[in-house]
Amino acid sequence: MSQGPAVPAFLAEYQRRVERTLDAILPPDGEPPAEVHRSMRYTVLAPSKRIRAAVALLSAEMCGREERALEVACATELVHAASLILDDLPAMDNAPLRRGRPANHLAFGEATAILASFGLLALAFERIARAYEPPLAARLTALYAETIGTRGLVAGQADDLVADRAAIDFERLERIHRLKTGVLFGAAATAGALAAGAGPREVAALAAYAKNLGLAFQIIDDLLDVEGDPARTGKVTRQDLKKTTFVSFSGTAGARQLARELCQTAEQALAPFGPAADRLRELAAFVAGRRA
Ligand code: GRG
Repeated sequence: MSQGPAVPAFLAEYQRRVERTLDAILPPDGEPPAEVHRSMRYTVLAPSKRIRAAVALLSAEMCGREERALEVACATELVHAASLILDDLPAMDNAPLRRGRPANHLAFGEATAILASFGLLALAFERIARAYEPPLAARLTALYAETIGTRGLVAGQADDLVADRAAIDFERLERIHRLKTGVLFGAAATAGALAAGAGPREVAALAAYAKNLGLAFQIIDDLLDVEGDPARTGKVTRQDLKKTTFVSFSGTAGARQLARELCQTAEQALAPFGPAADRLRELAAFVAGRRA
């Protein structure tokens, strides 16, 4: 099987910077409640592509002020990690493996995993509120609250849980995954751009790029569940065989084609930026071809 495109050099550099910062902002292992802090660090600092952080940083870089997005990039990764812990719980997807390690609840127990997830969300909001000046801080706080809540991640997950047991159509499947994955990508781009002082048109273009990229990313995730290598994805594959997925609708070739088309749609939103958006284009190409 093809290895897929190499990780772009800028992404590897962003991964290192984001991981250093996450390590610094997470409470230390030994600080009480030590078990909860260990559990938070366990999932956040496990190997990750840090794609959402990269979307935030690249969106700010478009406006020449990438360093302004470091805090929202990290907050996005904290929210993402919190959602992964919840998603893997027995009451949700009941997944045993995440990021190449036993799921958080298997390593720390369900009660600690739930507390760690809430701890991560609280830390994300605290960092955003402290890092940015008013009124930007309030705007970013509202953006993340909306992204996580019943018009975002929670809505997508709630519908996904019901959809597990029901026959669903393509529109509903797309809506679920726009909510479960697309909105957090969109928030990362919006927040990165706002932090860097972008105007409404730039923000809208970057958000459109990221939402489509996020849906493409999810479709490839479905594909990797069927044909991925657990040693590379860090997850147990074929978990979704009983679920309705993009692959069950379109087949593997069709799902990859759909992801490519969404990446093209994402790239179209970048047209006004010209060559300045080349790294965002490179990221889209990486997502469309990824194998892990
Ligand atoms: C209250 C935060 C919160 C969430 C409640 C549980 C839930 C609602 C939503 C779950 C959302 C979810 C886990 C979507 C899956 C998204 C996805 C494709 C995850 C894999 O992302 P990668 O491949 O992972 O970027 P890495 O490990 O590379 O970061």
